[in-house]
Amino acid sequence: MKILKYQAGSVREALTQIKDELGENAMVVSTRDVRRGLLGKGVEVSVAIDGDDNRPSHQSSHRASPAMGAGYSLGDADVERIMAPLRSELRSLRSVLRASSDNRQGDEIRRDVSAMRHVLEGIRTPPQQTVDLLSLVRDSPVAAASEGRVIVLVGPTGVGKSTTIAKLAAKAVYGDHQSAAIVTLDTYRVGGEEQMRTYANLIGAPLFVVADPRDLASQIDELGEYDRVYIDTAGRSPRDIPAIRSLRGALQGIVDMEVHLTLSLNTPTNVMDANHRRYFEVGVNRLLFTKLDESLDFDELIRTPARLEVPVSFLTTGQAVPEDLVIATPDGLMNMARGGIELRAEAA
Ligand SMILES: Nc1nc2c(ncn2[C@@H]2O[C@H](COP(=O)(O)OP(=O)(O)O)[C@@H](O)[C@H]2O)c(=O)[nH]1
Ligand SMILES: [Mg+2]
Repeated sequence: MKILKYQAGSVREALTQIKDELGENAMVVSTRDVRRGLLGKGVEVSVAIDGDDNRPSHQSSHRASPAMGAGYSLGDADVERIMAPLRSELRSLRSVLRASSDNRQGDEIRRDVSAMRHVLEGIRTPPQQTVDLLSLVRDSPVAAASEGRVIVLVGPTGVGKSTTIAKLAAKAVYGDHQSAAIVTLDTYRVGGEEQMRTYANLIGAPLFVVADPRDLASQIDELGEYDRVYIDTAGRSPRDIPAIRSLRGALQGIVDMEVHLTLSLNTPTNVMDANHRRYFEVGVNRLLFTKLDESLDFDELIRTPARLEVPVSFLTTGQAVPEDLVIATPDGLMNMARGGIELRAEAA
């Protein structure tokens, strides 16, 4: 977005000039009185246009959308700062209109008033979807930092648990300069252990393989020297009740632990909810969304944590370890829910 300033003898003159030069592709953001020459007075109207191009196109059919352009970070104070001069301008235009006996001039002013009202309504009325999401963000903790020492990823098969464990361990070791150990319970799937060993070797974190879930708690006890311990689990369908029960037994008694239910953002909401119902008994206290790069609908980044009353910890945006990992924050989720994500440019 770019701000352009126009000076003229009156707001009406400035608006005419702006319309001539920018067409409909501009949003008035402020007006102020300025001195012109030694004795003259005038106004300066600032308008916002999309993009960086200095030469706005008359032909552009794209209308700037004031509400979207204003951005999520536009607070009440900002809106008020923009609105105040516009309101006073509207008042004075109305009184000029009332006093005017010249019909032609009156029509012009009427058009200006209606154009300004349109701009004000745009600023005042964000799209309904944004209003809904904002109220969810305000009313529920949709994101929360990961603070536990022992981090467990649970969830269905193939969502990216093992890949994400590797990203998290790499972040701890290289990003946060912590010591980290990885524990895997995934001896069920052919190649599960090998995949984790490859990652652990690359990261330089020790890997501990626990074949019997009943041995997990004592294994974790032995890892007290590590700042962080990451536990990878075998993926289970929410219908595999005995396996989930056994996981619950394995995790019982482990202290300073967080259980992150890992779900692909592609997953239909009823399947997300079924997974949450089933894994709830394991002690899920975070959601971790994967595969944002393959997703089209980002509303669920806000709606699902609000609906399940479980905050999001991390997001993953691709297969690359360790790059494609994002820490979830309410603002970040809101921005993604409204505008999607920018994918990392692939190296040439
Ligand atoms: N596109 C995409 N693929 C991912 C992401 N995270 C993991 N994957 C891929 O998903 C597949 C399954 O990942 P894996 O970690 O083995 O899943 P797990 O069965 O839950 O442990 C692998 O091919 C990963 O590279 C992601 O954020 N985006
Ligand atoms: Mg796995």
